[in-house]
Amino acid sequence: MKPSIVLQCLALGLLGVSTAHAATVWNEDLNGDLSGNGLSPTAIGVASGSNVILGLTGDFGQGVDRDYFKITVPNNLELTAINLLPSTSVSGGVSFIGMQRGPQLTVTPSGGGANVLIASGHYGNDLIGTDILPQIKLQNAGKLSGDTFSVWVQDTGGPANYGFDFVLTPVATPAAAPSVSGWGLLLLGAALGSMLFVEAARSAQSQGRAVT
Ligand SMILES: [Ca+2]
Repeated sequence: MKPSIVLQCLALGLLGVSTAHAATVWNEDLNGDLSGNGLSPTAIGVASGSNVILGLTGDFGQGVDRDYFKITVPNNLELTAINLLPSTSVSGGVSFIGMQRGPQLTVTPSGGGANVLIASGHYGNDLIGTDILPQIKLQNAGKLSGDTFSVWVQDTGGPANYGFDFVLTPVATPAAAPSVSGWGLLLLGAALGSMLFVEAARSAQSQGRAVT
């Protein structure tokens, strides 16, 4: 392959990569601690593709640091995966993640009112590298699209780092019906008119035969 063609291929490849969204949308080290109040979660902007959220929960000796954040998924996108990233480090056993539809997480820290959760479950280091959404998603979840979703992360043990990749993918839309132009409609009308005329003539002819 000529060098110029190789360069063109590389350029196209780079273009392809640049159009895919892969971003760290919140890093507590850089952006600050996420809200500790479920009624006022931190709003995090997300987009189609990969949305990485890095944080630290647990008890550092001053009480449990719970983290609450919310993401808004537009109608044309759907939350299809929550990948547990290698930056996760659960110190003892498991950490907890829950999700509620809407701009608030109203469940009490002890679990009061948990029936409103649409996802709920625990994860440990053994799940790093996997999509945990299928196992935490509850039956009442519905389609994770066109709404705001509030997320609650906590570990009641020692400090626990977590890294999640919230993956948003385009919603499949039904194929649009083929459009018919004005000329197309005229031709269709003319064809239908011809068919009706021929049918009427045939009918009249057969009736004439029947009479005679
Ligand atoms: Ca935190």
